[in-house]
Amino acid sequence: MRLYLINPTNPLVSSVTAKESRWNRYRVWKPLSLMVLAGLTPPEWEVVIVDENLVAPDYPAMPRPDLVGITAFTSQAPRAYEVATYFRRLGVPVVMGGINATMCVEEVLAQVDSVVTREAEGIWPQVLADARQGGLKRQYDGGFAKISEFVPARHDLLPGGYAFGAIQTTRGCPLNCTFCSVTTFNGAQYRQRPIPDVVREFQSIREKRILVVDDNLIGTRPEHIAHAKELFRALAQANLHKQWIAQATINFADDEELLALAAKAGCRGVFIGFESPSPEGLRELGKKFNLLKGRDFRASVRRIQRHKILVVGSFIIGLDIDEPGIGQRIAEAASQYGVDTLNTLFLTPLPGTRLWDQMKSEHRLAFTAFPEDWKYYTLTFPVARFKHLSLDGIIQEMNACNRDFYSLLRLLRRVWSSLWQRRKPLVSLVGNLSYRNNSRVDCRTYAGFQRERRDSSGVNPMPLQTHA
Ligand code: B12
Ligand code: SF4
Repeated sequence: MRLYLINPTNPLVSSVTAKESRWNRYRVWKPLSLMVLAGLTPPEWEVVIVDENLVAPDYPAMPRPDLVGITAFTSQAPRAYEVATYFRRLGVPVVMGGINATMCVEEVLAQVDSVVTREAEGIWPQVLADARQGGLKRQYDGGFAKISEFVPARHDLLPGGYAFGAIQTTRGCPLNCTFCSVTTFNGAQYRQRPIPDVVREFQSIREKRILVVDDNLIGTRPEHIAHAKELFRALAQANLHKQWIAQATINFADDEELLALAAKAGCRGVFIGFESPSPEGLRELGKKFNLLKGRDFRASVRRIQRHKILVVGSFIIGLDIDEPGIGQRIAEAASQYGVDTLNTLFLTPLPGTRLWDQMKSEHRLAFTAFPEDWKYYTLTFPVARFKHLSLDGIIQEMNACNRDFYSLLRLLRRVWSSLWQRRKPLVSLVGNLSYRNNSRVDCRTYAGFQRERRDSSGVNPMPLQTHA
């Protein structure tokens, strides 16, 4: 029995257009969901993982599979449906799972033979057994996996060519920020995998650099942090010579022992969602953790950096409180906090989030020709109606933000301060140049996007603006 597990591409995502920037090698990430599914698949199935982000596959030249499994973020949905249609025409049954299948069940059911919602651990062997007998059901629900059901991912199945390996050590988040899908998708309960399993899986990854995909590596409670410290101790003791990057809340900075252990275990970078430069913005997004009284972001960032861990700061543009000038304000805040690189995204209502419900009920979804328009839901296109910013206005803000933060002067200052603090000036330089280059690519992409919208909607793109 031959099973293809496919990660569809989104041609609008810059990582696919590798020609645009040679640094994009560092932006093509392994599809861990499919590697985990492969780990859950019994040995009688021959599994092939196809990552369309790495190489464009020639499906007609490939042997006919008995079953196709497709994963997709919502932004990948249009391509996922194309791939599904291709294989269904050949008479091959197609199953789709992952975040988009979970959040848009009805839409996905119209495109494939079978949909698996939520996590696959508890249900995938059953789906495969049904497929073998030609009795696939239309819908399965995996629920939230128990810790005992977690399996190591098949790291052996993907070819080389990725700069980073990938691993997951925890799932779930109780914080339920308005724009984020994680609490609905993976549950509010924070689940941490057993430490020996994680260490063994780290050992099985061939890449020297690894992305830890957890949404918040350290959790929210003292017992989560104690577990994270144990994990870091075990990783350091195993002496793996791996370097890894992860996502965490700013609370990561609050515990010197945690930081020292993380660095010893190989942590070299952390992605932190600051989201908004103002407390009103944080309240609007429900990002309560960043609101702790007396939090000094600059000091927090500096504490992390002292352990030679780079900080990528993420912000969101387009909140209801954001007015013209917000782009510059974000660039200034990020510079003031001292982050090494800045990643600014458009506020995007993704299905299944609180923000989606709110914007939908207020008729503020601006791109609704679904499924085609899902391709714009990458957080790098303005797809909603913003309170104080028009479509042109918000794009100008984004460009101003990137121009300011990645100006040559600021960039050199950051690299110099990294050198002065004996951190990683070369990594800082490469990271900054990569972001600078991509923001230029984005500028051109926005210009094309604006032109396209103007052409398709008549004369001007202003209808997106909701207030005078
Ligand atoms: C790592 C990650 C990335 C990596 C992607 C690596 C990759 N190629 O997969 C990178 C950094 C590239 C990335 C990019 C983006 N991401 Co992202 N990402 C994540 C993150 C943090 C973890 C995903 C992961 O690897 N999980 C581990 C695996 C094991 O779990 P899983 O994917 O859920 O798979 C399980 C089940 O879903 C199920 N399953 C999955 N697929 C399938 C398929 C079948 C057939 C079956 C049966 C089951 C099944 O089985 C698995 C085991 O239980 C999630 C957050 C999250 N908690 O999901 C966000 C998340 C998926 N990303 C999100 C977003 C918005 C994006 C971007 C659009 C925007 C951005 N800039 O972040 C881009 C997408 C670009 C594009 N290609 O269009 C949103 C998606 C929301 C949505 N409705 O689509 C999420 C949920 C984060 C959030 N805060 O809301 N992301
Ligand atoms: S943004 Fe981060 S903290 Fe907020 S709900 Fe999502 S994963 Fe949790």
